[in-house]
Amino acid sequence: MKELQCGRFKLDLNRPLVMGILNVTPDSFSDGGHYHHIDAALAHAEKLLADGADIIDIGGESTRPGAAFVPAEEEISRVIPVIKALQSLNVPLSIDTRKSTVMRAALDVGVDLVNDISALEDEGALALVAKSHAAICLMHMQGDPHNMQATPAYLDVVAEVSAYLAARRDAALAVGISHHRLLLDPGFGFGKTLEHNVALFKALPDMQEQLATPLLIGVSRKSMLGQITGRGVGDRMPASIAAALMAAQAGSAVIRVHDVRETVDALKIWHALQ
Ligand code: 7PM
Repeated sequence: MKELQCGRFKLDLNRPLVMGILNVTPDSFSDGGHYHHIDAALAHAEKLLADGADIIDIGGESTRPGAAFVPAEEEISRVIPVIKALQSLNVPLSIDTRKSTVMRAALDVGVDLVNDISALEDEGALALVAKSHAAICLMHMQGDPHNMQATPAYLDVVAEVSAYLAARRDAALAVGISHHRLLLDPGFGFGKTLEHNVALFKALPDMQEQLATPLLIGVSRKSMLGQITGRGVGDRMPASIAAALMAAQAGSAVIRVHDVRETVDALKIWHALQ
């Protein structure tokens, strides 16, 4: 029985889990009011849960290519009240951050999973997660969000991303993080051209087998889907669902999505008919 140890929870990995995205960046709510943003986040989280999300991923830093840097204190003041407000929902809570100070604050209020687009490279991050019981997602990124899409370049994108993920996994194991707490993520769109993203996606079954660690896949609404379909970001749900099903078929453990209700239905059909 494959399981992910995830803070307060043990999650069954024998079917793909759906991680619902909860943004608490200022552009995701209108008037910027403090109470309004907590209420709006709570309402959105309740909807994600009712729609069938297995995990809720809370992010307070926009990692859009070219996005401005968010100071740690600002990120903490956005996400910590939301994590506290969501504790009683009894669903695994994930913090999407690269900063060890934000991780510490989130772990102190009982977050169950640390989702780090920089794979615990921040100073002190590995040790911090090691002494918690949280699960950890280690993602590959080439460059930094502000410059990563300028000139992505690889000799062999699949080999390089796999080697990086294996090295970060080994660094996590070396500080005492159990393999049962680990997820790896190729990082679609993070310093990759369409060609790189397609090569990585096609290699998912091989990467899964070679790394022998559960994979988390995030392609929901991403520009690679826009490049293939010609659709704008608000019109990529069908493309996102198609990619989610293919990620499931490739053996992915967790699929990170905006449109939870639709993805959960699609995955139920995939599971029943596969
Ligand atoms: C603007 C553009 C805002 C892009 C947010 C994004 C991933 C992630 C993100 C992923 C993991 C998005 C990204 N993407 N964490 N956080 N894997 N583990 O499109 O692919 O959601 S943020």
